[in-house]
Amino acid sequence: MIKLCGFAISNYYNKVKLALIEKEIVFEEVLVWADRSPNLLLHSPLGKIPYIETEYGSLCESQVILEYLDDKYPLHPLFPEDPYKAAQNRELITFLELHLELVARELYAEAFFGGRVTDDVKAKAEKLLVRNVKAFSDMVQFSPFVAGEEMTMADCAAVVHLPLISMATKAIFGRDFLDNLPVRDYLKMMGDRPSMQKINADRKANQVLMANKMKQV
Ligand SMILES: N[C@@H](CCC(=O)N[C@@H](CS)C(=O)NCC(=O)O)C(=O)O
Repeated sequence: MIKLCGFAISNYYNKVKLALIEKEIVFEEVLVWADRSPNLLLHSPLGKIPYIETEYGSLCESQVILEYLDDKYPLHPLFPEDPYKAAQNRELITFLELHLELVARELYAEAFFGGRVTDDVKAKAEKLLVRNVKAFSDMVQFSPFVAGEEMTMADCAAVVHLPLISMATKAIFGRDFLDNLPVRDYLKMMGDRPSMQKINADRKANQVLMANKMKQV
């Protein structure tokens, strides 16, 4: 059975979890903190979660994992069958992760974890995000899913990353950089899915667990 390893606050962990649930793949969750332990580094050389354990060995990097799952378990495919549409789906995921989430991530220390981020880092993130959000807005559909009428792999990424980008930009710049997009309605629609209800409930429980862990440090 597939083991999903990591913790349920993580957007990348939840991206994989959503795919597993939507594809009706039987899996088990294993709580692994990003603590750079030898066991974690063995499965994920950069010490990042999530990773999965399969009958053949482990795999890290959420996008690699999702594509493996979609190839290995054909039920409820997450990529469109048409190669061009599948490539467009990957394009959206790349914009979401490389050009939005990874840029906004530079702000998380101050936005979410009580740390500080330099003005220089904030200025660079702001410049990139303004440009990249505009580009993303030109590509994304929200009709009602991010790539059209069907839920696809791009939604597994969008539903977990967009809230963090909104919250981080609001916390640091006083303005939600995604406020011109119908993100709220989209999250509401996605949040009604049983898969997302489980993911959100587990995330809240994991938040409490993490807060208790931090108190002990
Ligand atoms: N590109 C990776 C990103 C995963 C990632 O950044 N995970 C975070 C948690 S949300 C993490 O493990 N951070 C710990 C670290 O970077 O040391 C993926 O898609 O899986």
